[in-house]
Amino acid sequence: MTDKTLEDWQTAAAKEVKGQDLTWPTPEGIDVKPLYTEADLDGWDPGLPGFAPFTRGVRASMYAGRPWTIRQYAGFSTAEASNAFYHRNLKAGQKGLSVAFDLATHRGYDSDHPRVTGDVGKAGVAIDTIDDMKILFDGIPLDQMSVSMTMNGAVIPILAFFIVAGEEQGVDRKLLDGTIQNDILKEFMVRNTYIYPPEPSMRIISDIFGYTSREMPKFNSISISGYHMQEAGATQLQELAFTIADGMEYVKYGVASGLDIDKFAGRLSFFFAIGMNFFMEIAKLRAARVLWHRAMTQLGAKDERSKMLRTHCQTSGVSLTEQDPYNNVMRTTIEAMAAMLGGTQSLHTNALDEAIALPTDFSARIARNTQIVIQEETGMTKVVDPLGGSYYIESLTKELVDKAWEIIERVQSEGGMAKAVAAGWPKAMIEEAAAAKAARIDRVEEVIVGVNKFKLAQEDPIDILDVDNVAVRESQIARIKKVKAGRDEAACVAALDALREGAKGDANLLELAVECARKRATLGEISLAMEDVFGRYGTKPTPVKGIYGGAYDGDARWDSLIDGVGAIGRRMGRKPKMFVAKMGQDGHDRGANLVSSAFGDLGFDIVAGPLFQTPKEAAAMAIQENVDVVGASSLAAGHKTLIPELIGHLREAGRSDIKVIAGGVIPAQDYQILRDAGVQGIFGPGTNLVDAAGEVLKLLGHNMPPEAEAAE
Ligand code: MLC
Ligand code: 5AD
Repeated sequence: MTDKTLEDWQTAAAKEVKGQDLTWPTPEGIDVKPLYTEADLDGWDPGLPGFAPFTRGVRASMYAGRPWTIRQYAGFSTAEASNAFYHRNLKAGQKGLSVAFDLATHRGYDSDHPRVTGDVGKAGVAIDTIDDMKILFDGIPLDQMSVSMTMNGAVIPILAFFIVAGEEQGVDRKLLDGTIQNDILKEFMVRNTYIYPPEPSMRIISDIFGYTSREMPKFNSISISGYHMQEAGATQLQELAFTIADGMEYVKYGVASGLDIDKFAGRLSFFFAIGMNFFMEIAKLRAARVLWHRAMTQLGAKDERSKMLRTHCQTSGVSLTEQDPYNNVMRTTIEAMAAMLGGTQSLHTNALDEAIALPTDFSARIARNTQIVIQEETGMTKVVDPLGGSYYIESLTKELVDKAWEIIERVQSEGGMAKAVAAGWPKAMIEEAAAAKAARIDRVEEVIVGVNKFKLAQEDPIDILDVDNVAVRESQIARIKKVKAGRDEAACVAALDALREGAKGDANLLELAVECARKRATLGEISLAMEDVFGRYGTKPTPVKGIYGGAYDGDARWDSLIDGVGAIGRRMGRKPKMFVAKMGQDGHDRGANLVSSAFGDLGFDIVAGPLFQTPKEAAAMAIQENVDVVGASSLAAGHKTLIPELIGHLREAGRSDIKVIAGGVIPAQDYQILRDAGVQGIFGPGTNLVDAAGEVLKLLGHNMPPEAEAAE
């Protein structure tokens, strides 16, 4: 026992660091101190694992009894190619499946739809019909393997295909084990793969709760996701609070639709991102369980299982870099450890090539083995919640609970999350956090090794997966034709009509869609039957102002860029005008929003284009708005198809003077193809926005002073 006091420690530490303030103000607004002691527990008692409020874990034995599920998210190209990939992964130690669908599927389009030529098979697997779904799970017994499906927009046809695929495998619905993401609120906030307006979208969710709670007792009816919020730039606190608030909203809708809370709440599940702030992430998962228990008690749940937050986690994609990509293996290992120390039920670890492409067999092996090594070699699974009782962890947990509850109460006082999402303030809050983070990184206040510190003089390209979307599209179209030719057309039309009618009333949409799937209706047809009634939803981006630029107050290089924009403006007699375009079904708009914000702060006239344009629509908008530059942002691998098409349309219209630059997830291997097509600037992941603005000014004919020395 020491006889030293906290004051003695303070004196000793202050002497060592010559009085420097060692407090770390985190983006969550938490002042992390250099030392935590018993005094910080402040009456906080984390209790015991397996008991309410589950701070220390949802199971008494946790991983000592059964380790978390190694569940790698995957899907690309055709159902055949993805099925073969799943079999290889399961043989090598993966434990559960998690399907990534392509963006055409997400947005309810069949592969033969003219709006999706650049998207088919690219960011995930293309699924058009029940036949595709059956091939996807060929040789995978759906009563034995738990399957997660990340689907939100086209959730009705996908779940219907899954149920009928099980049926045709001879599996009773009651035994289907898995999870459907089915979380539309975060789509409206950050992920953008919605199809219908908010109200009918919320009804779809209640219909799924109703059907699955009755028919599929082992199936998790939703995966309430904060992951994409953190990916979009949210702080961990925002991610935590909005995710719990989303969950509360779904429960309220479920109850309002006539369901008994304890009949469906036990099958609600969660999904969080795990980024690089190690201890904050561990505390976040513990805080999430406490908050959900509190929220569900407030909402009237009686069964303890209804109040138990079970979650999947994925290591953070946005924390990984294109530069010096082997560093990503270390980052992912650290994040995986945070997820397990936080008590996750299931985990995806990202592959080292995450920032540039989908995983190869090689990168997927390392990602998977990161989890297997932790489970098999380290002894870390043997003790339940080994960090329980750490002064720092317990204090952070409590602080996150308190701070998140304040935000949750604000949401509740304003009528719940659906209203907050419609009002737009959670999205704006996240975008402001994203702009502030980008500025911190660009100003090297936050270090990313290999990107803004310890940069390599020369990057060596790594082998990446490239999907030939033309070939995938052709084979999908052939199968759609075959399925349509082989079906009883009248029966199929009748099933689709019944669905359309049901959408007008209050019938259960999933039940009707299951009948459509049995009758071989396609995903596009099922989606369209509902779209006929609900309409298709769209939004316009509203980039935040002043956050990025504000961080550069008084910065000489920033000021010289502003002068440059002014000089071009004087020459042209108007501000230089840039159109930030999002083409294809790629809804990842963090990059586009950041570029709009930063360039807007520099004095550019910004046209922030709507999501989901075709190249033709984007070209028409560029011409109509008479812009000087189009910045095409691509994060879902459509760049090789969509950007050359855009340039083609500009040329055809005699406007090849409009310059086209490309940004986003674009592998170095594709740079030449884009340059040959006429792209005049390419900005990959991790691009410093100030550097990018300098390049664009040069492109517009402005002579910039030599680049200031980058901080090393
Ligand atoms: C677990 N079990 C135990 C135990 N631990 N039994 C005894 N002792 C223990 N220690 C039991 C559980 O009760 C359960 O049974 C069974 O074992 C399985 O355990 P689980 O903990 O429920 O795990 P799992 O089946 O893997 O389910 C985890 C989940 C689920 C509840 C979080 O929803 C899930 O798998 N989610 C994955 C979501 C996902 O992959 N999303 C990808 C998003 S990617 P029982 O009978 O109680 O059920 C994305 C990216 C993009 O979104 O595209 O944007
Ligand atoms: N296969 C594997 N991982 C994927 N991701 C997205 N699509 C796929 C896919 N088809 C991962 C990336 C991304 C996150 C949203 O999901 O890690 O950051």
